[in-house]
Amino acid sequence: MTLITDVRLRRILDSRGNTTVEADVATDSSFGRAAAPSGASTGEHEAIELPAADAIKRAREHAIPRLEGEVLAAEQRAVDAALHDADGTENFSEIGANAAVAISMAAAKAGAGSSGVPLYKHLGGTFRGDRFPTPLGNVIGGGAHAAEATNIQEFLSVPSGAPSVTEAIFANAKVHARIKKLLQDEGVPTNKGDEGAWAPPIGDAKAFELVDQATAAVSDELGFDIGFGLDMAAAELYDGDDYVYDDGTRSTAEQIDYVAEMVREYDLRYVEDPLDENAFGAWSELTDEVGSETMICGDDLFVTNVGRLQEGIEHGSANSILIKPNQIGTLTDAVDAIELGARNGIQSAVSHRSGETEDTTIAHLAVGTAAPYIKTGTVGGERTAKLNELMRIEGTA
Ligand code: 2PG
Ligand code: MG
Repeated sequence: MTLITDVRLRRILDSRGNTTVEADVATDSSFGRAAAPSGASTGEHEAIELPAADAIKRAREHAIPRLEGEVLAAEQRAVDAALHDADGTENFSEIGANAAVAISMAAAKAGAGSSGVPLYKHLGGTFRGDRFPTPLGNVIGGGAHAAEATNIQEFLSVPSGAPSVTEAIFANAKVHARIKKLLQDEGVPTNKGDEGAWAPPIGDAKAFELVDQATAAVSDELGFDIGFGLDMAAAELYDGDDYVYDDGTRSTAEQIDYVAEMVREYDLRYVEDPLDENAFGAWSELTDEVGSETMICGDDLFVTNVGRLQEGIEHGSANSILIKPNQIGTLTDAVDAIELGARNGIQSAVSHRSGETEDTTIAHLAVGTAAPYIKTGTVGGERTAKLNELMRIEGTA
């Protein structure tokens, strides 16, 4: 077990060309490097992302002195407690959740190195790491991730029947390719959104049809079940009274009916953020209605926060939680949310952000915590970095 000897922070680019924070953490015998991702459809209750230069300045001043020579890299809870102490707020508004999460993840890598184990084992413990997540692959999208495209933010391929994570990842790429072909056949432009999903100028109804057709065709070709799901990012559609779509508005009751109807019509496997981020009661109504048929997943609703998850558990608001370490600021907080969920029958989907880097920590987090799902795109270097890492882990586990 070795002490953290050196923490360095720098600005790097993310996949949208924005500036983000990268951290290097060293011990005498190991090294870890990680970078913070960044959202576009951020939840209003997320931990605070500061401009990268400010976050770096403040973390250098407040956090690094509490880490260098003070904390063992392998003791993730101690590292993350030092970050919370350095910040002193509920939401990392002092040092920035972007600085915090980059340091937390880099320290985990240095900790794994100093313990001589792969990161997924370091995060999950010795007996974890034999269960692999199903990858949710974004194949068509719009919302806050692309202009002039679908209102629903993400249509996600769900290769539920794949015999391995490797086959599942290849299946999602095939669905993505098949959709390109279907769009081209109809003369629709094949623009891409922030996560590499197709962002064609079509309505949601058309997207449902195309994704249904593409997943069915690839499922037939590969011989295993592939369905699909959605991230509706409904807080982005909600104007305080209604859910606003290009072709009209829906009241909360109508939105619930619409989602339930789509779940049944398309046998949806997964629906993320179907309702506004503060509507715990409406979420409970929807989960009562279709929660036994599909996953109702809280992203902006829970923001990886155990307090909000606890509220959702009490209300029966969802049966799944999206886990984004940068929404809450540390790996410890993210793992606590996964574990609270697991104890209460809430399935975790570990997730990327729309603005990403080549960092692969979430692949290890998903495997290490035996999360049933991971959402990390389908194509594009910052997405395939995680997908390829999952395949490497599967090959060696
Ligand atoms: C989401 C994410 C990732 P963003 O809403 O789930 O797909 O998007 O990072 O923009 O919040
Ligand atoms: Mg989401």
